[in-house]
Amino acid sequence: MDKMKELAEKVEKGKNQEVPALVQEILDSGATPYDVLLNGLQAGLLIIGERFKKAECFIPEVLLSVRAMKAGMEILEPLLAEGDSEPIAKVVLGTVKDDLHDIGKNMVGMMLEGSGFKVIDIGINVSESAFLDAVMREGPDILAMSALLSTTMPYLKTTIDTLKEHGVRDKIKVLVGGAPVTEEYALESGADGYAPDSAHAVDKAKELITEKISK
Ligand code: B1M
Repeated sequence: MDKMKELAEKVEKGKNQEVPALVQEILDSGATPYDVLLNGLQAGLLIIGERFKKAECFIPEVLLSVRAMKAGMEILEPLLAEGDSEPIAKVVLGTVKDDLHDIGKNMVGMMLEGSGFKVIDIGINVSESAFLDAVMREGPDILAMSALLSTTMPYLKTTIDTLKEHGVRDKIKVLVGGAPVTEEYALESGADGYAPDSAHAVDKAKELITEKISK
């Protein structure tokens, strides 16, 4: 079987102990870390996601897949973050309040780090006031927020409003994303930018930094 397909299948089946060795084998055969992330690990998670949607499996199985994906991401993370030059800019990153999904956020974080950004990941279920505290404490160039549920998307706006109320909104750029979020929704919420996936998040972040510098 094609090794990348085999990896996706191992993630889908939650074989966390077998995933790291296979990731390494695929890397050794010449694949890039990004290719493995997208076409192996993420592909497996998307399969289980589809099955979950059709009620063909349940949350415990999804969690096993998540664990397997994370086992593979541990091998990729240092490779994606390679390079020791000065960071392009500082990013505070988190998933909004009441939202526990962290895989997409982690991918965005890894891709940004791999592209030269310094990323401060403040985790999941981050309230408006915790985002505000992090912005005031860290002084980032960009606040990057992820929302994966239609019920948590409104917290993108309430967080941006909190930043406005405390006079820090204009000091930073705000980048948002997550499966249910659209560009239109992002801009209506008051964000400066939206990206549909981790690769576009890097492009958008670079664009926002250029805008910020030339202001
Ligand atoms: Co949840 N879940 N989940 N879940 N889960 C979804 C999101 C869902 C679509 C499944 C479904 O019903 N089809 C659905 C949401 C429906 C909706 O609101 N529109 C859903 C639901 C309903 C729920 C619960 C409510 C289920 C329940 O309890 N009944 C519950 C809520 C818990 C909570 O958060 N309060 C829940 C729980 C869970 C688990 C804990 C079991 C687990 C999360 C584990 C974890 O993250 N550590 C889980 C998972 C794994 C999923 C699915 C299967 C996969 C999500 C994922 O990681 N995708 C998902 C179904 C699916 O997506 N097919 C589903 C892979 C990841 C790489 O993609 O996160 O989209 P994604 O990130 C992408 C882009 O969105 C983008 O780039 C990433 C990489 O390309 N992106 C950004 C993300 N953040 C960005 C930020 C940016 C830019 C781009 O800029 C800053």
